[in-house]
Amino acid sequence: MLRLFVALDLPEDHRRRLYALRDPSWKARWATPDQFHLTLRFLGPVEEDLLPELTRTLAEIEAPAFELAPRGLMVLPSLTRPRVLAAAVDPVPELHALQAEIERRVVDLGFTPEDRPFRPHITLARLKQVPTAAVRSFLQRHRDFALTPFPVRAFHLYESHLHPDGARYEILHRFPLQP
Ligand code: 3AM
Repeated sequence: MLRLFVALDLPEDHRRRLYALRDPSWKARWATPDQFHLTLRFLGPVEEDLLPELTRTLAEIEAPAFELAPRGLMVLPSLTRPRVLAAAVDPVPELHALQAEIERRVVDLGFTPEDRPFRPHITLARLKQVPTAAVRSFLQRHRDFALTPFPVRAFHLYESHLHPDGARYEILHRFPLQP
């Protein structure tokens, strides 16, 4: 079984800037620069036999390239239950259209439909025991957080390798978007 997800990759400079937000004093697992991505669809454990059909299906998607601008920080699932600290992105219709198309295609292949609304985010940290007050003050301190837009020219199929000290994400396939 392969643990798979579909996501967008980020440029090096944006990774560095996101990593610079890190507060090492928190009881949290901060993502390292190589772990940053924006998940479009978590697929979960997939039989290796299914991989050719899955990649063929994703390769059929015709969607335009677009620009994405990280802006604002958010906490998931909620500020009263802070589990994940993440960067948000400016809403762009192309991002949501791409996510919807991927969702449609994978459901056609037999994956269970995602029942949660798509909340695009780049995970910065998984919080263990960080008091809400500390999270609030972090969000306040970084309330103007924004990065320059970057071009999204492809989406990717990732394999997630789980390790006790954090996941390693490996890009298995690159699917170009239309220029
Ligand atoms: O992009 P982020 O970090 O939000 O949380 C996992 C990570 O999301 C998510 O898939 C991404 C790559 O691991 N993930 C893990 N298990 C999941 C599940 N059961 C899940 N998303 C939805 N359902």
